[in-house]
Amino acid sequence: AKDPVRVLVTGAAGQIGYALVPMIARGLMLGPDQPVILHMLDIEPAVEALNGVKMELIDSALPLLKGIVATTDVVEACKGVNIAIMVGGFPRKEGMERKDVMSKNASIYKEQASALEQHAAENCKVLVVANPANTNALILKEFAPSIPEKNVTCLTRLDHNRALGQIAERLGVHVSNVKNVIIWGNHSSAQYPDVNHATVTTSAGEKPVRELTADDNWLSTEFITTVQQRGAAIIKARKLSSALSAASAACDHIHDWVLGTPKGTWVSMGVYSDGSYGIQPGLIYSFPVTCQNGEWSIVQGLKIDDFSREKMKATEKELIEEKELAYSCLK
Ligand code: NAX
Repeated sequence: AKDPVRVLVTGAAGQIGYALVPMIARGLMLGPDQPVILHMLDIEPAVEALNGVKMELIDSALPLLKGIVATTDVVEACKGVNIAIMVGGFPRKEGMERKDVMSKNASIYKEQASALEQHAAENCKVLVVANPANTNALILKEFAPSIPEKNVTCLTRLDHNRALGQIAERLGVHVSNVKNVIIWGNHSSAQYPDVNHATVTTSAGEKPVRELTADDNWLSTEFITTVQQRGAAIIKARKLSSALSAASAACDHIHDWVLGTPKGTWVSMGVYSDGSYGIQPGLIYSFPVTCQNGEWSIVQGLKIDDFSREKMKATEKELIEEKELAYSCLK
């Protein structure tokens, strides 16, 4: 039998945490033969709720779940973890300035970076979900210099999956036949969902999405805004933000990173920019990536038209501003 993998979920008593921990403990993230030990971190006000989640995990009698650490102590939470999924953060409340939210989260991610750096297992893979996800990930990377930059990522897979879903609905095909959309840039409404390289598997082989949609206008307008605004639409409908789809996307992100992407398929991940596609190095920017042997690499050589270039630059600009704001908060 395999040794258990230690998976940290921060903010585990929250909405996404509640949807995510059972997915991990049932093998949806790391595979049906991979035992796990769950580390769950939350803060003092949520300690009872956290304990409730632990009780429910025990009550689920899960064969793959070999242990549970539920704590408010960052050091205990980070000890020996192989995978860290950072969902905990300070939410934007009514009347709060962007700067205030940024400031709170920058200091949380600075502190948790140090704990991970000192106590996580070697080669720990980190996924930041909490918003502002790209910039929180960047702060984490900066304040955990001994964690390789390749190991710090943020979640844009939800946006990616939303884009696949919208195309499948529009074309009346199953979502599993749609692939290779791209989310460029920031996980915010300034992201750029790009379909120029996306394809659909049909009985006649793989066809570009652009060839199958007579309505090109939809692809350059409503499709983009629907994906960008989907989070807000869910809040409006549910009176709560996306949780099950976010948890599902976090599972997909780690699953593909660790176990690999299928041949000919890429996914979107927020990763440390190396300057590919002219994007400023040193930002956590969402790119198309393939994964093999536990490592991602940015898909190279895609043709970028002027429309795309402009949108990729706009989301880059927002990330540069967020980075400056976060740094000014930490001074
Ligand atoms: P909740 O408010 O339900 O849960 C957040 C949890 O984090 C709470 O239990 C809170 O006590 C805990 N927490 C706060 N500070 C903490 C700290 N310093 N250490 C550990 N835990 C801490 O929010 P939820 O709906 O679960 O969303 C979590 C985060 O995901 C938010 O920042 C949200 O904006 C972000 N999202 C990111 C998405 C993405 O695609 N990247 C999509 C979904 C979601 O909006």
